[in-house]
Amino acid sequence: MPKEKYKRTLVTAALPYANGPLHIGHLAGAYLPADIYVRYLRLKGEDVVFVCGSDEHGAAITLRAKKEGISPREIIDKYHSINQKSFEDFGISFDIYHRTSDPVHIETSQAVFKKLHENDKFIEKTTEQFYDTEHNMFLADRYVMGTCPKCGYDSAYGDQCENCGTSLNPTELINPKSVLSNKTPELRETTHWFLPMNDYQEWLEEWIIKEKKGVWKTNVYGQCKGWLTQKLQPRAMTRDLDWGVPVPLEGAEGKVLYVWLDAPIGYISATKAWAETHNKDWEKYWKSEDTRLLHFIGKDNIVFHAIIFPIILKAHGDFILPENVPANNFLNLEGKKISTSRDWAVWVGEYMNDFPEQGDALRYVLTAIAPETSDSEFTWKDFQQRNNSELVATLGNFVHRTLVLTHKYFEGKVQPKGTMAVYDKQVLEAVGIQKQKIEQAIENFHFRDAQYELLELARIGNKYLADTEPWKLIKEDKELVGTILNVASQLSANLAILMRPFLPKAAEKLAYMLNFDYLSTVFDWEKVGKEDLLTPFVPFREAELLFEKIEDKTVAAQLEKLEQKALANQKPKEAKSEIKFEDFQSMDIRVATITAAEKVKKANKLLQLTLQTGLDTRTVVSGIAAYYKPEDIIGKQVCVLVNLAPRKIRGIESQGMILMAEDKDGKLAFVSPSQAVSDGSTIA
Ligand code: B3M
Ligand code: ZN
Repeated sequence: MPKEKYKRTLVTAALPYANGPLHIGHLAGAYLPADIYVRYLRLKGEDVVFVCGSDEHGAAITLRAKKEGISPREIIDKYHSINQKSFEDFGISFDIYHRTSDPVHIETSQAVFKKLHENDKFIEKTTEQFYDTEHNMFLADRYVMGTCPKCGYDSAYGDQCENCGTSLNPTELINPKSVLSNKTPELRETTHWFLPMNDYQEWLEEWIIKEKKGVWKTNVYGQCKGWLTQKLQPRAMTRDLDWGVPVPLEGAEGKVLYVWLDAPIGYISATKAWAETHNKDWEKYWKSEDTRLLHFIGKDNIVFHAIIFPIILKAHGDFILPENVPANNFLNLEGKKISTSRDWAVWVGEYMNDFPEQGDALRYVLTAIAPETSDSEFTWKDFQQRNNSELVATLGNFVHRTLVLTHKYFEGKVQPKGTMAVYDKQVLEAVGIQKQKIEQAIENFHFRDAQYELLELARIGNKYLADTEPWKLIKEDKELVGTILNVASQLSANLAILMRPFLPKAAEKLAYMLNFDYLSTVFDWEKVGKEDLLTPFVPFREAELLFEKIEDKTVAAQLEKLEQKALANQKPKEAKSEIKFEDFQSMDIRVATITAAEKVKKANKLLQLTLQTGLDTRTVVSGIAAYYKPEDIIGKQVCVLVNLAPRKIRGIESQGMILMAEDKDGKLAFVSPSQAVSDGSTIA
């Protein structure tokens, strides 16, 4: 359906699990692009509702509760309010932040299940599922971990591999382990309700392959196509768990809805709850073909939103389907994957504590580096650089100069336009051109490009002031300076509107300083580039800086904090199984001195070492080049396993192995005697 046919838009952003705090990866993946999109539609006066909330069911919650030693209820209450506050402080403008433990949701999701059941949309099947005999429970989804059969990632969950995005059944994992007992689970029979996804294969092919090619982003379309090529399989929609939405059928005690069935229905529940308090009709947003439904998500949620949930909606029959599913890839941090368990993250709450006035700076940078087409990376250095050179020195600087010069020469009052030169007109025309570029980019979910075009307008403004040099002209032609500053001020006012989806706080501050915030229509997108936004002789308010510079020491402190916390959170490697004393005794470990060291050619990790072992002189090849320079280790005493069978490494025979301490990140350090001993001393 062409866009013009839509009368309203419902935007959803993935419901974060209420099992931990939010980090910048969440923001960049789903919430910030959705927020920009929604703010843009609101500015255009469109009917738009933006719903989100906490996902409070599933093993993600119960496992976290176990880890923190509190009940699942306490976990969801804790993180629901923490996350709600983080979103609010950061300025994600949901119309409602609901939660899936709410009675409205229990009722709504049970009603959907019931209708599907009554209309024979499920198949009841008895199958074998993993069971942990130590903990006496079936192991659903995240209760099992193992190696992903698709990409080989060794920490894939039973329901999904976070590395490649594949959605899995626990029984597909290679080397499955119960996360409770760390033992290999056994298979036991249990009965569940399955969604025969295979029955929808053809329908999905029609809908996605035919209608969505070239419409959905290539990463989304590509994943769906991969799924369809592999052929869809029936998938269980219920689980044996004591936490979740109870299956609303007799004889189904102890069974709950699969979290990926209940969670997306959470979007419907949230819309209902919002409509209730706003005197609106929720059904229009879910049942009317002139509603555009958009799901903003991260790449690991694609299959659930583009395949499974649409099947549910279709099978149910009353609901519309998503028009688009804009999904982003992942954001890395300082060269590594963001990790909650290892505390390798920039937490939204902490950021807002450390930078209470600089929420917009983070919005800006996360949009500038948004992982729209591939994974991208946040570094504090880049954050500082973009903030200082783009926000402060380009956008902030332009409007500041305009305000300050108007204060200096005209008591802060906008002057009327005099005769307009070609250049002046060109600059004002650029507003309309940039507006169009921004619109086009936003409507195609290219938020990076959209924001770039916004900055481009500030660059044009800066160049205009630098070229016209009003500070020199003032002595000769005050009226002309009045015109130049009028143009620059109009440009600033237009920027305030164009900025608003991206940088809402700065936009308001700018409108306030320009003193056009009293107009109720001030933030009207359609006015951009069309008419004068500022009335001559209305005085500006005092000029303040729009953005603050970020100092080197601030960045250094953030980096230090990150490293410290990551260190404190290092988990030791899993314990190895027991061995006999004889096993240990069979290893001949000796102290040796390194007498020569050189790099192994064409192998950047390897050093070739010559060792004096007390028994003989021998050669050992060791993978330590990243941590030690050859010249620094000559004369150093190390411990060597001398009775290890020799092996050839890069054509060199390595006669033993040097003992190294290795941390979680793979960093290596020699294990050396605490004081000099003679070479050949034995270790026992
Ligand atoms: N809670 C998964 C996640 O946080 C999930 C999204 C639900 S959206 C309906 O990745
Ligand atoms: Zn994988």
